[in-house]
Amino acid sequence: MTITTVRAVCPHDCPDTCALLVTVDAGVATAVRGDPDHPTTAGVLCTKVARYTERTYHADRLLTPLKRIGKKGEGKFERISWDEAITTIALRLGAIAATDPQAIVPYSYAGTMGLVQGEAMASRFFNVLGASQLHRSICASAGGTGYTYTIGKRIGTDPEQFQNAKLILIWGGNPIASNLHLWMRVQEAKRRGAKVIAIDPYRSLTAEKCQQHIALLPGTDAALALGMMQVLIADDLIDHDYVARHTTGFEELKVRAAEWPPERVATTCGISAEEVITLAREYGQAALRGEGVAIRVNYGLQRVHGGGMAVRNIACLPALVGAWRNAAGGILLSTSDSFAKNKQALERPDLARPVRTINMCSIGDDLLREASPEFGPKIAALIVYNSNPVAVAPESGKVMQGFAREDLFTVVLEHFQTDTADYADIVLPATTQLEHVDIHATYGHLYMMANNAAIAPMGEAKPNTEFFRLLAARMGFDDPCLSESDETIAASAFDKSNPRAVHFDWESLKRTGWQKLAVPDAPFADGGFETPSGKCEFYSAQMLADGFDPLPAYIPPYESVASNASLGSKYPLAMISPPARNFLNSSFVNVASLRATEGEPHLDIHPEDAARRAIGDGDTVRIFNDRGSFEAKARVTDRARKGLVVGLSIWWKKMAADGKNANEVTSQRLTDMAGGATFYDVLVEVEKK
Ligand SMILES: Nc1nc2c(c(=O)[nH]1)N[C@H]1C(S)=C(S)[C@@H](COP(=O)(O)OP(=O)(O)OC[C@H]3O[C@@H](n4cnc5c(=O)[nH]c(N)nc54)[C@H](O)[C@@H]3O)O[C@H]1N2
Ligand SMILES: Nc1nc2c(c(=O)[nH]1)N[C@H]1C(S)=C(S)[C@@H](COP(=O)(O)OP(=O)(O)OC[C@H]3O[C@@H](n4cnc5c(=O)[nH]c(N)nc54)[C@H](O)[C@@H]3O)O[C@H]1N2
Ligand code: SF4
Ligand SMILES: [Mo]
Repeated sequence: MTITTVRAVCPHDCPDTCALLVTVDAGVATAVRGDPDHPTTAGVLCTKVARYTERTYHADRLLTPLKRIGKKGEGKFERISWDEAITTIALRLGAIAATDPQAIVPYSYAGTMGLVQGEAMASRFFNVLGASQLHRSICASAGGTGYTYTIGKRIGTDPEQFQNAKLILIWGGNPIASNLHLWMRVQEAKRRGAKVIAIDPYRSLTAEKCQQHIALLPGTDAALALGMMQVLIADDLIDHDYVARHTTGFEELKVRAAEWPPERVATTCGISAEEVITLAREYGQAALRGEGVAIRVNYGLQRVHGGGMAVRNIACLPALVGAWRNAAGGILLSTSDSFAKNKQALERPDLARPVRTINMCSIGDDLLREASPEFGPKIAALIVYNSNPVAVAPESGKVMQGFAREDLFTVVLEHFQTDTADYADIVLPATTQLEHVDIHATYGHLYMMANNAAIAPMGEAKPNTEFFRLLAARMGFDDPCLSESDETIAASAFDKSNPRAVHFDWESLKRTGWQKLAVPDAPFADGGFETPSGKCEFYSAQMLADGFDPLPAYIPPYESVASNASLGSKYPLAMISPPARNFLNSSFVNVASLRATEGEPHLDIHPEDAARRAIGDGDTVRIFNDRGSFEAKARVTDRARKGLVVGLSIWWKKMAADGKNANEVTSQRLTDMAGGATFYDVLVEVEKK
């Protein structure tokens, strides 16, 4: 056999969605490179995926179906055939569905971002079955909603424009770790003389490379944005023409912003009034000079009570100063809505019945709930794919208790025996991106992406879609959409009637690997916001109708020393657990070379906070609150501001010395908007072990 190169796509939950070139030698993938011709990938991969063959050919890959023979969580399994697995699952789900199919719950997130191996066939199956719906809110729903109220759609500055900016705010993101290819553009902007400012409670890898770092308290970003508005308005650093033509509610906003003078903001955010004033002035002055003034707002800041409102406030800033006029200005949260996904064809929502929706962030509580008129039936079965909830869902003491229920039937489709797979009744081996076909939209650039299968499935692994096709057939579901091939699904993924995707054609996309959407360079240079008013909404009537303050506001964290004094006296330290550079959520933790680089679970703590607790660098510490505890090795460092501890995540529990991770202490409380997770809204105490 000859050596071939196959065009593929990185499937991971990362905004960069890189174009890959896979070298295949005699049926074996020998190397994975970044496509040098794809403009955003530019031939560069992160440390994780540069070693992709290590993950694909890992000795621990699940290669056959398994059934549990030990206790739940113990990890003892024996091999079974696919036929036995499908028969067992069909019988069990059939029996539950005969009483109430809503007792069956899918649990999935973005293990793969592929539109085919993600929700397409799975959603069709669960819709026909009548299972509960899952609200996939664990990551971005709050910020996405706040942004949408303001700007209309998750559309923003083209990342390929960032190198032309003169001022860049990296707000609640750590792109060196989690958005490498945007960072490459930011670096280029810096080389061309741009100033880059990080707004982050933690001196992340990125913050330390910026010219300025504003280390505010977690969960206070909404107040900082209000303070910026106050200064911009007081100093008249406003693009009055843009505001008049393309925004709503400027007069009301003036009154609201006046409530947030720099001193008040400084106290709320734990920074100086000078920092607020200078930030606002530099921002407004550069924009009014017509320079590219870009905000990269990421999801870090919306994992708190007021996360939706915080993103909403920040999303108002570019319109105030007219930053959208310059293609290198504006704001970028996500590019998701630039893609004309054909959800109807992919997921067939028309097949769904009116059923309840389970929020994936409260799976801990919900697994432990009895049947009731409000809740509906007790959860009797969980089908988990593309996710590792026992490691990633909040308040994992409860999650584990739920998964340990003897009367719960759990199926897990996975590449590896994760913390979650240990609780399964049946574990099924899934193919990886190198072994199946898929098509991708992204949330960090503007290219439609095709993934060709590079190698044959390993062992008896099957694509997620094939599992659902087999199960549907065994359960007697005969809707033709339940037997559609992956290729057919991919070919329907984008809506050609949308002007952005008129040129979409699966056959040619497969050959080229990537194709840019037809979008303008500067999306809102002349307005055109897809809000109810067609304008950027400083005042949002929709928010009022939905029960929110219609104007930018500050919603304090649930758990902070300032917002909850009694909790704060018991647990005085705020804890955040943002992504580690060498892991992708909990994926890659089991790749030895990457785990070796991260070392072991750490907790960064400020020298003063450490001294007060007699904690020395390298000590093992216990981090705890009323929900639980976990252990980590202390790093005494002023990277963490005073009053804050940072545990980079997400470790597999079974690979930590104490069998636990940061989610022992995180909370199931939800964000202001769209039921999002509040992973970074947590108070803890830390003690030397
Ligand atoms: N290497 C790597 N890359 C990843 C991931 C990963 O796990 N590892 N995860 C992927 C996923 S799922 C996502 S959603 C994306 C985006 O992931 P995000 O969750 O947006 O993560 P980061 O870009 O790491 O940025 C988070 C930053 O926000 C900061 N932060 C925490 N709380 C606050 C706050 O209240 N205010 C402000 N201003 N900052 C705060 C943290 O200190 C951290 O530096 O990254 C993706 N890329
Ligand atoms: N403490 C704390 N917790 C967090 C976060 C945090 O910052 N701090 N971040 C949160 C965020 S932003 C997110 S997005 C979630 C992420 O949570 P998840 O989406 O659960 O992400 P992963 O932990 O990467 O788990 C994905 C799993 O899917 C599997 N997988 C990959 N591809 C396939 C496939 O094709 N088929 C099948 N069947 N399986 C596949 C992988 O092997 C992996 O085990 O975690 C959240 N949890
Ligand atoms: S994880 Fe992100 S940066 Fe790494 S290869 Fe995948 S898309 Fe690119
Ligand atoms: Mo995420």
